[in-house]
Amino acid sequence: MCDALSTLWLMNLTDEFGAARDWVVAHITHASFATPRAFEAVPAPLPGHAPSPPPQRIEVHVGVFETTIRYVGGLLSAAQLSGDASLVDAAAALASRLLPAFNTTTGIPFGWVQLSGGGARAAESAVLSEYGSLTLEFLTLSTLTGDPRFAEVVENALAAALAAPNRLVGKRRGLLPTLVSPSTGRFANSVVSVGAAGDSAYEYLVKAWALCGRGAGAQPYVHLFDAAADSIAAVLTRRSPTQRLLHIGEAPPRHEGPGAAPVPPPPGEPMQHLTCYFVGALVLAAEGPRAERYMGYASALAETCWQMYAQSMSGLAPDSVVLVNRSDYPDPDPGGPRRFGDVVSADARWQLRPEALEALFYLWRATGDEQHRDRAWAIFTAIVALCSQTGGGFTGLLDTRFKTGGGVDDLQPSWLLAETLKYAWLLFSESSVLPLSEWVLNTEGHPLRVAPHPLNGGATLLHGLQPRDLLPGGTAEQPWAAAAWRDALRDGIGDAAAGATHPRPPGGAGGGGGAAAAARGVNGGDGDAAAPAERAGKGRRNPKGVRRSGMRRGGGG
Ligand code: DMJ
Repeated sequence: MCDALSTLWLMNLTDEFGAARDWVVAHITHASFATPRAFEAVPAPLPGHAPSPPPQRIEVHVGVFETTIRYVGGLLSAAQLSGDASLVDAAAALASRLLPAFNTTTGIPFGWVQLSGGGARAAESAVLSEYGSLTLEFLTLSTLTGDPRFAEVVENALAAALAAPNRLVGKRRGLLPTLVSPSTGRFANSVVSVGAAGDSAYEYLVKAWALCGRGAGAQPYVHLFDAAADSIAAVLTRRSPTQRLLHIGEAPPRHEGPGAAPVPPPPGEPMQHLTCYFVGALVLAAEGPRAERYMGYASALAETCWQMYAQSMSGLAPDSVVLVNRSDYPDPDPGGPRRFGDVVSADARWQLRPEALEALFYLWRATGDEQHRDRAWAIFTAIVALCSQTGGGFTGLLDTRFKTGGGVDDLQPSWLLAETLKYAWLLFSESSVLPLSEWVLNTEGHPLRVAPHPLNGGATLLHGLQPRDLLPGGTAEQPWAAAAWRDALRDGIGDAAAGATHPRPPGGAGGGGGAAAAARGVNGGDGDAAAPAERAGKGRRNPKGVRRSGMRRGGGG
């Protein structure tokens, strides 16, 4: 319910928002946080039934990251959208109970904490996507409460990770390994990932900069993001063999001893649906001299994300894919003969995830190209066709390789209401509903208001670092970066979509899309028809990716 608050407000469902707000404030402000049911409603007894027993008091640990992005972020967003100060108090009370997680030798937080005040669970390693994705909520807390502790703990944690003695160097200098020890401050592996375990840490670099009004005091965040993007272009970017679809791989651990040869990526390396979030991060950072390369990459990656849907028999994307030459790869897909393209399912589940709609939302806002809305509509109608449950709610699917989705998992993650349906709705709403110059959406889709950095007269704690301490080699663009971007984008923006230089499969680039096509009454949804977006994709395409919204880098807020 907390995760749905901001969506209810934006959609103008005021009665539902009021009821949800009252329930959430009552439970989160006054609950003991000592039971596993701390966030669950105790349902009112039905007529003729005994009341439910009170929840047992059992000490549990909650995840610092998940509690922050869903609960603290959800409450703060609802407070800023609605102007209800009681939601700020609830967020601050909850976040205060997360602070013991930061009581570590380095300041890098443990991943789990007891909300009742019993302390944090010491784990060997902290995960990058978790400790690196707290800034938006904690900076906003300091802004709204005047209490600097929230901003200080998260920026100290980030500074401690940046000070690790085994930072990555060379072309990987902008990336951080996915695990770090909160006790020693050393990275515990050399795995880098833009998907799970890494993802939102990179998202939060550009969004922290945007949240602080893109001002000079927040420049360290965008320097870090730019360096990460350069490294992703240089070492993680791949193209699929036939359709040349751009995708982001994972860099496995590698032996980095003197003279060691680099370990090549494994064939059929997976890309997770999660990774599609990176499109939006690039769009937000696409200003000044980097605008063209970022928009080009965002556009090409979004094409791959769309193909994950378009080449699926159900019209909904697998949770993870490999991008390979289908004829060289054993394809267990039941619809194989009628499908084409390089996208092969690696984890066929559909979990109602938001990242592709999120990518389309940012591209739509930046370019006004109707193709993005056509694609979003196809995804939305497939969700409605296959995932809406009789009696209410939505469900995930077990196997997207089947037109019918291969059965249901009967689970509705809270991000469906927080993110997936919000991004779909925003794609068909006026930009004035949520201007991105005034709002930044956290990684759970909760809008937070742009405001000056709350510390030191507007300067992040990272501002005090020397350029070489912020990034190995300093903050200036590295000599190899321009060539890395040229290589990453050498097949051109949208070439995979247009089929300009690569073989185009029969029947259009859409393929699959069975449920989406069926939902729109198109050709029986049997996968032989071009997907709606491909047929309609002649709108206001903007191949250079020039922004319409005129935000400028370094504008000082
Ligand atoms: C969301 O809970 C958040 O976006 C998180 O950062 C990772 N992804 C899920 C939804 O897929």
